[in-house]
Amino acid sequence: MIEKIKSGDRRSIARAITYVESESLESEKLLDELFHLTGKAYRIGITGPPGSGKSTLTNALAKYYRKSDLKVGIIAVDPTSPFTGGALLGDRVRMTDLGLDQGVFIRSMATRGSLGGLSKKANEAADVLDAAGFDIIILETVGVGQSELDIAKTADTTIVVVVPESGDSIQAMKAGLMEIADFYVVNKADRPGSEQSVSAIKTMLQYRSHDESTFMPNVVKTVATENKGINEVAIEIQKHKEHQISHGKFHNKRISRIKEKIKEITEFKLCNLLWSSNNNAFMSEELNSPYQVSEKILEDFKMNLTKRS
Ligand SMILES: Nc1nc2c(ncn2[C@@H]2O[C@H](COP(=O)(O)OP(=O)(O)OP(=O)(O)O)[C@@H](O)[C@H]2O)c(=O)[nH]1
Ligand SMILES: [Mg+2]
Repeated sequence: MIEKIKSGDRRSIARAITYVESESLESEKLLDELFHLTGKAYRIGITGPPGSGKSTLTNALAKYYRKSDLKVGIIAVDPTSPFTGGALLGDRVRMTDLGLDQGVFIRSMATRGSLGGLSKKANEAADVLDAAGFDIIILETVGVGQSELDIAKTADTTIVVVVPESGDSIQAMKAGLMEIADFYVVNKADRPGSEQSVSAIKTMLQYRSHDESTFMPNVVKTVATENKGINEVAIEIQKHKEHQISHGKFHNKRISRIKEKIKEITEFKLCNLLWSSNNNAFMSEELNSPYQVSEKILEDFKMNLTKRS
């Protein structure tokens, strides 16, 4: 399977991502073996309020990169979460025209019922695509929850997409979206008010703390449905990438992504180990002060560990 993934076999890639989604034992072994093949792809996070045009932009950007023959992997975290409901689904862009292109791989991951660990899974799916030789990986998430923010944040470049409707940029700021942006896209610039949105964001940016090594986020206007402004988006991505590299931040971000990963895996395993011993029985027997019970559980756990070693 590793060999097949390396050679870009689509069925194996799809299967690997399914393993990742189900957190099966195979997935860990697989990801472990794929790890040394990762790190080549450039990861772009695209986030923003529901319906702002993230998928349309992703689509347009993918087509842009395809012109230079770069292979593009897309992971769309599906907005079937309780936050957005189904109201917008009818209006969603299905990236079907790209689906026929062998140089593009699209996978959507559902958020329903699996918000915890979603960022882990989305990043692991990106690892699979990375190992399979995709040059660009776009992670699209609706900017409504922490997990979605985490996904966008771990990308090499994070783009926040807003539309020129009143209050949208302010809402995005409230949702914590503004802090994670490496730059902004005001999409649907064919609608009135796009200039005001651009200046509102620029004004806000002045208050962001920065020093001489900070990449100052730009604001790019697009009409994703008409492919307008896509070049500018790509140029901005490149500018951000070069800035990160020349300031040593590119490498650092990747190192911290791996460290975060180590922490995540260890904590996950530790939790499993902890609750797989007979601590559940402990809890039902002694419903004293939760603080004392917790102390006892930890003591018990440490004792078990020393006994084992
Ligand atoms: N007028 C106009 N409409 C656009 C533009 N970009 C996207 N749309 C439309 O806006 C709607 C939502 O676009 P999507 O790309 O699905 O938005 P999204 O942010 O991916 O939506 P979710 O994933 O559901 O949050 C669709 O009907 C698009 O055709 C644009 O530049 N101008
Ligand atoms: Mg979408």
